[in-house]
Amino acid sequence: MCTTCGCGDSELVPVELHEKILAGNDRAARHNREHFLEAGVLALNLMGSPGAGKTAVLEATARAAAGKGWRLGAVSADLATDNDAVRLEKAGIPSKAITTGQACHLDAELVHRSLHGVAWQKTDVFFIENVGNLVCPAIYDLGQAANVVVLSVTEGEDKPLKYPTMFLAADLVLISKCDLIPHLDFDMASLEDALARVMPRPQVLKVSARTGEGMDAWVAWLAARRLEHGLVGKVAGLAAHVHPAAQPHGHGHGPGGHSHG
Ligand SMILES: Nc1nc2c(ncn2[C@@H]2O[C@H](COP(=O)(O)OP(=O)(O)OP(=O)(O)O)[C@@H](O)[C@H]2O)c(=O)[nH]1
Ligand SMILES: [Zn+2]
Ligand SMILES: [Zn+2]
Ligand SMILES: [Zn+2]
Ligand SMILES: [Zn+2]
Repeated sequence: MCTTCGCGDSELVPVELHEKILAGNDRAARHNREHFLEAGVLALNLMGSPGAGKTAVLEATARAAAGKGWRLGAVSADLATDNDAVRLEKAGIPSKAITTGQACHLDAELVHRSLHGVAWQKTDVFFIENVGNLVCPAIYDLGQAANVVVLSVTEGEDKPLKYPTMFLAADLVLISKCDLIPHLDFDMASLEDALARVMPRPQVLKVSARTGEGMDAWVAWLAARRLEHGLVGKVAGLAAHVHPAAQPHGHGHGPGGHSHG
């Protein structure tokens, strides 16, 4: 059970306290967003159920985007292990684990702290793999440019209707493990209908990390987001992040600001 957000249980965490936590998180998220934009980094918050295939999608992304010349990087959240970060490193994506302990979601401050241990400024696309959880990660802004939800074909077509908060926040849904469809009683039209009902602007891609299906379209989507956010042609790593002294800055670095590296 999550001790900070209580996963929406207002008896566990009173509503006023939760609102205060979210306001503090929004401040930290704005700060992260400045870091990413100044450094020319496209940051993505990758969410989904435990085992949906988030890490597998990233491993496949390293293969599919090889021709792009992008430098990829990631932080990967897990309650107890660094398994995903190890897998991503093996796949050629420099990565760091964020071990969240009891917390079932990432928050912006956790992400900020983790940036000190990874060369995120020298990346073009930076993935934040959230804790496997289809509920509360959606309500914590991390400073990302976009939210991507991985939903596998084995989870059931009704999941967007049962967990609307997650899909309301999604800029893109990757329907994963599509190679398994021939072996399942799975109704793609029904899932697409559920997504269309919940997502404000439904954007959906069908992928398989196993076969590579749909990965080119996913890489093209990433390229379009880099263009949209004005990141194409920006040389990542040049903009050292310095906090103006007048600006209140709450994460305890020395006077005059700090830079990450
Ligand atoms: N058939 C098939 N299996 C897949 C695919 N992607 C992932 N899997 C399997 O699904 C399981 C979970 O994949 P992960 O990539 O670890 O999922 P995850 O969402 O990162 O899991 P957590 O980080 O633990 O929440 C593994 O056994 C993978 O081999 C796919 O495209 N096709
Ligand atoms: Zn900072
Ligand atoms: Zn994972
Ligand atoms: Zn939580
Ligand atoms: Zn800092």
